[in-house]
Amino acid sequence: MSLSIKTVSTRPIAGQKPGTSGLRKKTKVFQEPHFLENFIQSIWTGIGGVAGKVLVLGGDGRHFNSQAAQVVLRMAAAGGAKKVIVGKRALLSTPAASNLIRTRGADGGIILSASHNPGGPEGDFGVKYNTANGGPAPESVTERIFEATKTITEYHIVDSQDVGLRIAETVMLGDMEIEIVDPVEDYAAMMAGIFDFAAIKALFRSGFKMRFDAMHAVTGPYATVLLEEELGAPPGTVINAIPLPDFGQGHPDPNPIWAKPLMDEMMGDHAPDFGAASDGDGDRNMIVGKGCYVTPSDSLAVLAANATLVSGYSGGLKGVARSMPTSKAVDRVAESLGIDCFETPTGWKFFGNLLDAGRATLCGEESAGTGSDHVREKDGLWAVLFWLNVLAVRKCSVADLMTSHWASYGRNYYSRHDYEDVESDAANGLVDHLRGQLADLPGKTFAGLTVESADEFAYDDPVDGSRSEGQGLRIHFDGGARVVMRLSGTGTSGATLRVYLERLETDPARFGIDPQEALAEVIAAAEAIAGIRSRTGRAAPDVIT
Ligand code: VG1
Ligand code: CO
Repeated sequence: MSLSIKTVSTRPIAGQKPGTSGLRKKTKVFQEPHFLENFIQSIWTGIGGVAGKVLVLGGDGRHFNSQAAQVVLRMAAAGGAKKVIVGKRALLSTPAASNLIRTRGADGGIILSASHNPGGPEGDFGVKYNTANGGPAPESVTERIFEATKTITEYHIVDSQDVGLRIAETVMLGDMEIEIVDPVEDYAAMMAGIFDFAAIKALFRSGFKMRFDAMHAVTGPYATVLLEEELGAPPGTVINAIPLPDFGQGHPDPNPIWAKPLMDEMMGDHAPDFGAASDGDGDRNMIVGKGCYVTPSDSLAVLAANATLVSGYSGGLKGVARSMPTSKAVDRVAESLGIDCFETPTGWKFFGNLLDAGRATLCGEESAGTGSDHVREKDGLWAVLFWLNVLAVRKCSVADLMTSHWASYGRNYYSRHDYEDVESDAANGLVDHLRGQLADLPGKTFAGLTVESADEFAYDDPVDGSRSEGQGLRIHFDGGARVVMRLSGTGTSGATLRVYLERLETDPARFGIDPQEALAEVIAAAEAIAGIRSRTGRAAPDVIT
């Protein structure tokens, strides 16, 4: 049955440049006439047309997810796509979508999500395009998509009713096949192939208590199946498990600020042994033990150090990679394992080539993203299962594991200070001013710390030779402390300044200090160099992680 294809005249809409992770805007902006359609048509143009292609489609369930999915299906059909594999109710976590693209040999995928940004009619919406390796489109592709948004004159969409997406079945939309799949099944099977489920089951049987906060986002169904149904954790282990269009009015960003109820429970007298949370689209993770928060940078280092205890990585790691602002804790593990440690710009798309080329097995970012070569995205539940598997083998508490890790490698005290919704001119002025000073900083002393070197990070991809410039300003001090500053590429209003602070401590007597205190000099030096308070007009950061 062919359907009639409507050709709709349109004009370029400004501001459709994909950022760190896809295009993110206020939901209301995405709902404006032609906004979504223009961007989807530009994706088709950027990938050389969608005709004959197989795509994966899903999203994190936020407001406008279902409507947007219907638009993508109609536009894929109009463009002559062969098939779309879509998660039931248009749900798929980002790592599950990555897995489906890879296992089904799809040409690419569209993920409807603004990830850790709040959702709802007043919140944010987003669209990400992933390529055939299952990973976020590299800059060469997002550039082509952006170019297309600047010259678009029309888009094509079939005239049809909505496609029912509530039952796992295969239906046709005109000549295009739509396979509706259970969003959890394939992902859960993949996890069972990587981790020792019997060991984790035994851990739960022994009385080990856990709390997983799905934050009313997409991991609820995944965590319920994996932790409660397959691994035998008691019912109630997973909380806020039903994905809601506005995430229950929460902010689905798993960090001590936005996952405060979980933090409070974990720091309380009756804390479970282990706590974890994930973000809107399921690619981030927060790990917290009884009375012991684990920074994402430390988590990456711990997983690297203990990887061979897990069957999926028993053969050892080919290498590790971290984003530039992520702490150097994993570097020290890599050094002792004798493997490469790559430093990439912020954003998961930069890990894809290293993973594809077999040069890195584990990757991570300070923003609560950890992952491996099992998919081409960061993966929240995977990280949680990895921790459970390590704890099941080592039979110790999270706090004990951290203490022994720091005893072997030292402790990289680390914090990120975010100044949100800063006036764009002020934020750009701060960065421009700092950039102008970089060459003169070495040798100067600020708050007792002497600058050893200062530069703007640029990345030369060791696999395809591509170069990415302007990836953050970094200042190294004598003794190994460091400050990094960059502007966020995922925000939707004003500018967000991120200030990353780090200092290595090797004296075991000083491993128990509050991170803000341990970093006091570095924080003061950052302020003295960049004049953050006066330039942003803020007395303090909005979010400290
Ligand atoms: C932030 C994080 C970055 C992460 C990106 C996408 O980007 O810093 O590490 O890859 O979000 O994560 P930015 O440009 O705002 O600093 V997700 O889970 O929101 O897709
Ligand atoms: Co995310």
